[in-house]
Amino acid sequence: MKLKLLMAGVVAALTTAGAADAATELVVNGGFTGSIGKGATIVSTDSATQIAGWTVLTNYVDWSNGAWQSSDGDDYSLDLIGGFRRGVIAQTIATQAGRTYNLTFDISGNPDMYREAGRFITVSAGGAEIGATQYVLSSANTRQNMLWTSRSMSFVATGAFTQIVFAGTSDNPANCCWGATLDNVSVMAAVPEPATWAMMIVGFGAAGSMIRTARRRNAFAAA
Ligand SMILES: [Ca+2]
Ligand SMILES: [Ca+2]
Repeated sequence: MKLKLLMAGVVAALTTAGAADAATELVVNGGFTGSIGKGATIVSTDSATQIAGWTVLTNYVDWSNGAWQSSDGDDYSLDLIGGFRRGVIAQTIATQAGRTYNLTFDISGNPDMYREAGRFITVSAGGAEIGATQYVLSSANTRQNMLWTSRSMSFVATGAFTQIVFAGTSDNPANCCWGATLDNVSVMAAVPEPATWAMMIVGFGAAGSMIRTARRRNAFAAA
């Protein structure tokens, strides 16, 4: 009986710890907040300090403070085709090798040229592509009504740190100039599946049963 209570306690503690850990946001400044002029868009180059937490790896991104509607309400977001070039932006986060992570973000498109409908974001984690997604604009997309939608992807970390990378493209052959917009980036460790916990509980049960059997054998031996 004591053993059962102990095991139940262990499982409860592990479940709580797993859930709390999984609820930790791993991305710094996933909303691209900063301190640029209200209503302005600036072209961000490769300065690691310009957009806190992020590094523009290749070319440029357009960084907006209220030039169009953000998805998370802070007014800030990115157009991944900055200036006239496809932009690539990255952040390195702390991870545990072998653990699964859920990555989510919101996507829309710079509405100034909605007829170029296809806007794309390719996402990589730890050097491997984990997904490519398209946003299709229509005449309903405006700066005031961006019609943001959410995307989710997942990856299994291979080391203590994982670089997540967002690369923007469009269907404009010149790769100019109105890209997919990005906001509200989040990465959290996945909560272990119920099946995993069930396996662990079965494992604990088996261990407990083995201990009880061993105790009985010892008791017989002692007698
Ligand atoms: Ca934002
Ligand atoms: Ca742009």
